[in-house]
Amino acid sequence: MSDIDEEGKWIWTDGTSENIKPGFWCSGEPNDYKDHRFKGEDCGALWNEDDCQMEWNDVDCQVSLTFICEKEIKCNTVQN
Ligand SMILES: [Ca+2]
Ligand SMILES: [Ca+2]
Repeated sequence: MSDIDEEGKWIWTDGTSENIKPGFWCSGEPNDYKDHRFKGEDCGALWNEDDCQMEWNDVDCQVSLTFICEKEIKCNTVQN
């Protein structure tokens, strides 16, 4: 998920915002952190560091992390 198109408006890669809820973010996140190296944080990640226990954090989109893909499952109906 990302807010790269509109700061603060988080959407999944499919363009929806379903189930993006404030309670999933780690305390103080998303903070769009900026410094001399980073111009903000626009990509969402599961974070497990410091006070975050597998909660969401916004990070720089250039950070390399493992990821999860969603795939639609199609079932065929067998007719007798
Ligand atoms: Ca941002
Ligand atoms: Ca952050």
